[in-house]
Amino acid sequence: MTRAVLSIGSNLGDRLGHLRGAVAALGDRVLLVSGVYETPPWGDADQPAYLNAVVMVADPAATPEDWLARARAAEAAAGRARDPERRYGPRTLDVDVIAVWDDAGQPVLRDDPELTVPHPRAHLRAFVLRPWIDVEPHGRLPGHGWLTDLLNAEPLAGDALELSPRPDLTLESDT
Ligand code: A4P
Ligand code: MG
Repeated sequence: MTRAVLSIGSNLGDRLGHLRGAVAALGDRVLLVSGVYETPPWGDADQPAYLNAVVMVADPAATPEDWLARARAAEAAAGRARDPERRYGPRTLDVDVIAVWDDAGQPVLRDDPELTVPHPRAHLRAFVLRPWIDVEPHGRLPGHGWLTDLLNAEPLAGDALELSPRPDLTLESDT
């Protein structure tokens, strides 16, 4: 399994620092990093705004489970604490595996509660699809179609207007 799109988000503490830490931990597996977007909270409105971005990663040896394990490790390094009462609540760092492609470039489809790919809510989230377009303008979300079509249709088109690009923030930790 060679390629994956990961979504990273933070709305607690040093938000930019948490995102930078996640990118740094992925090391030379990182192919491309999107811009940073300030986004209103989705799913649970009573929490601070998020910073969101998307990372395109590749590793000739990685299985889909390896990407999930790396996501979990990055969350743990950011001191992520889970509140079982608040599934969509605030967090120092959330790293979700959005989609994975195999050696032949075919999307991996998996419907397992431990790891569902493509991510079952990605098509509902402008804060995932808009940064993804930064790194893959002609990308497709497997099972749902072109990223641009998804973002141009309601309700995501309205949501996309509420994302604020933050060109003043970059995720390269050495800048
Ligand atoms: N899991 C299954 N499939 C996947 C996958 N593709 N990627 C399992 C990651 N994890 C996956 O995840 C819960 C379980 O999902 C894990 O056991 C994992 O094996 P979690 O990270 O423990 O819990 P969570 O993050 O609270 O749940 P989830 O479903 O990832 O939350 P969401 O849906 O990501 O919501 N608003 C804005 N603007 N920006 C955000 O980034 N994020 C959330 C979190 C809510 N609102 C947001 C944002
Ligand atoms: Mg998550």
